[in-house]
Amino acid sequence: MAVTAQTKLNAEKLRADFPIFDQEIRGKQLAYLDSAVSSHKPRQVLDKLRTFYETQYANVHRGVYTLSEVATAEYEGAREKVARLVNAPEPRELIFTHGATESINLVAYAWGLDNLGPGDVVLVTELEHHSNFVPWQYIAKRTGAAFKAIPLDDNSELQLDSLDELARTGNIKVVANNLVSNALGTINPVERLTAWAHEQGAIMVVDAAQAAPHHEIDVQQLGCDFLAFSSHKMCGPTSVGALWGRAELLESMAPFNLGGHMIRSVKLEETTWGQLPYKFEAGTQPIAEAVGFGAAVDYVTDVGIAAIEEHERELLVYALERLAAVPGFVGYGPPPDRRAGIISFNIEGIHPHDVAQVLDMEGVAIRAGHHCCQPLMSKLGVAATNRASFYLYTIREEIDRLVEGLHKTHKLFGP
Ligand code: 7TS
Repeated sequence: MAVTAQTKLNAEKLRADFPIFDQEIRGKQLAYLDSAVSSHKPRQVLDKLRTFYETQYANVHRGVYTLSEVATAEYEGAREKVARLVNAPEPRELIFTHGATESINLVAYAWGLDNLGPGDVVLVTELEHHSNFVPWQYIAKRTGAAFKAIPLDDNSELQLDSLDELARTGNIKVVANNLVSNALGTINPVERLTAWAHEQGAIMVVDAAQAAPHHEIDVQQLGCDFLAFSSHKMCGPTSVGALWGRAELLESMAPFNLGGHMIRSVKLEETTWGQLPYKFEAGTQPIAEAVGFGAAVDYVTDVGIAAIEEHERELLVYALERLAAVPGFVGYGPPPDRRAGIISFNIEGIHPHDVAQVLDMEGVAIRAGHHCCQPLMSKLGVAATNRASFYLYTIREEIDRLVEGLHKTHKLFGP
């Protein structure tokens, strides 16, 4: 991937691109600290969606008429942009899906059902989002494979010294891990895990839903076999995402969804499959959403992913310092140098939903819950946490308002 010098981003200035911040919530400016769940959308992406629908829209790969050709060029252009974002060797290895969840299900079903069986082991981690846990647990059960998880140590870090013991429990066939944890922000050692997975003869599946918006990704450097991510967490529309996979693996796999557009020929006796990527894109795709995803990739790459990561790290250091002074603050997660802009925490003796509700009255939006990471919550010994998460439009003032809101919460509910 080309290394370009990044200028520091100006979040105050970028914020003006996001119309959502023009309104007040409960009579206050919105302090949006929930970008890990979904990000807001800049005018550049919204304008592209409007222009596409108003002047370029038709179904793709269907018509010989000009408008369909224009729409197809836009859709395939978006594929090239998304493929380039992760340094995919070829755009045909980039499948448009409805999001990271569907991307992982595609691999679990289409690869897993034909390649797993008794004696095999599917290995996830205790730090996974349910999207990279439940599909594997289900397919392991259906195929008779064992389902195991790399445990976390007392600091909630992957316990890599357990790998040898896990390898003795059967044939490791799949290792599935997130590159960035949505609950703790941990940047996981995926390159190392990939090398180990390949030594075992396993495929490596990377959930990059939280990584792609905030962290530079190069699938060739990571060495992984599949990588899944969503558009809506990186300034793009909902209902579209991507799966990158190695061409030889994708070619060897059966399709996941079946129907129109994914076939080569259909006869009563037999149907044969189309080429990549169409084999995995049955039916009418989220066409405008994919085009909007391409515009979002343009937007975040213009800002610079490295600059976004640096901005979030500065906010993280600032926030952790200020939060430490809040009475009863208990933080979870690794040190800032191995962490994206995500802070999971509890305030001793106060339920996270109460915390989030008081903050909402102050116009501060955070997430409270298990973050679709129940195995992690069990490990932490809590039912839920609060989570504040940042993005390229996050400013220090929002963190100040979070801190003030927490002081207020403590006064209201604290011991
Ligand atoms: N993997 C990770 C690491 C995620 O954070 C999410 C969504 C997904 C997969 C699923 O992505 P989707 O776009 O298919 O829904 N993360 C969150 C979250 O942090 N809180 O709610 C959803």
